[in-house]
Amino acid sequence: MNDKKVIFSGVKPSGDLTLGNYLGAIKNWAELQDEYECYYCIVDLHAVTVHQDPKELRKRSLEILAQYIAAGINPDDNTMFMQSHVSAHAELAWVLNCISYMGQLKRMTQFKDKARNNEENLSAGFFTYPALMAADILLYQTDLVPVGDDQKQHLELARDLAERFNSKYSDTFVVPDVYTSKIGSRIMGLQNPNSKMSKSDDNKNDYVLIIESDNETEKKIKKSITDSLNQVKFSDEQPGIKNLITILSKVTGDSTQDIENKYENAGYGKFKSDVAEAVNEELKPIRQRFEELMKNKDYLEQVYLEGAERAETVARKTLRKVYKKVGFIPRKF
Ligand code: AQP
Repeated sequence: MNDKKVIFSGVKPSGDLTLGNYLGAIKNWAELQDEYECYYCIVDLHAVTVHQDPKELRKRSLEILAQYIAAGINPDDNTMFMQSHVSAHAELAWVLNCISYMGQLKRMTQFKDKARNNEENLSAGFFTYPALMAADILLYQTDLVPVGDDQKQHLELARDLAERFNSKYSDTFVVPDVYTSKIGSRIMGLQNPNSKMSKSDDNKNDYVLIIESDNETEKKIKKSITDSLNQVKFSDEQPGIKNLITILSKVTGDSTQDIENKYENAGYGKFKSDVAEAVNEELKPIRQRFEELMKNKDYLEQVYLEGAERAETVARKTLRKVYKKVGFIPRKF
């Protein structure tokens, strides 16, 4: 019997994947895959909480799967699938919506940030998406959820909902723990180092994409906003430089202190150029493998179809339990 602990995590295909997505999440997933039983999902239901061009969404969802594999996640040992292929996600989300409090959802920082400017036009799906995220996680009796720092609050909600359901009915869900890496759990924007790097940012110079040319990456890093202090210090007073040190540290494995020492007498030009080189070095094999994978769509289809089949079996088992506990008349699934 497989007694490995379970990991679930996912990425929203709402844009092309950034260095933030990679360093905050996917790189960690690849590192954890041998130790855990892993479910890595492309959370397309989350993406449509804001409007997506249908053609683009389909294309991007496949590309993201290819990027998971290219980043080293082995499809033979891990379950990778499209969220919309396993309908238990939407079904459990409904039940969890019904035990979620409006007050708690309104306190979610991501909702508050978006609602500040245009609450009237936000979709109800965007408001309740943390309950869907909880469903994603709880369906697989997940022990650990590796995410970036920005998702910690939603994970806390998933834990609350698991505990609430367990105490209202009886023990049903494993209460999951969050996993964030010490360094790189919040990569900031290159143009605005005071807010996180996001794939749907309007300014393309604010983010590095996993899949872009070395040249583009180099240009963006060289153009990144720093300061006039001209010292490579890991300090809150220098958010741009701090962010570049974080990126370099996560990519090379060198400590922030070692990086400070190495660049003590170097100018920002040399430092930025080394950061760009290290990032390109890290992404090079992923970019190459991605190109190869995208030429083999049949293989990608096989991975996501088999993944959905495996996920479905586990997810249905949990959903059956939940439906029974809330009092629905059982049926054959
Ligand atoms: N800047 C970041 N630094 C570290 N981790 C990050 N993640 C996202 N941005 C950073 C982590 O990547 C995983 C997938 O995120 P997501 O795509 O599901 O949603 P998100 O957090 O909303 O990512 P974006 O890029 O900011 O998307 P948009 O712009 O569409 O909202 C998560 O583990 C996340 O923490």
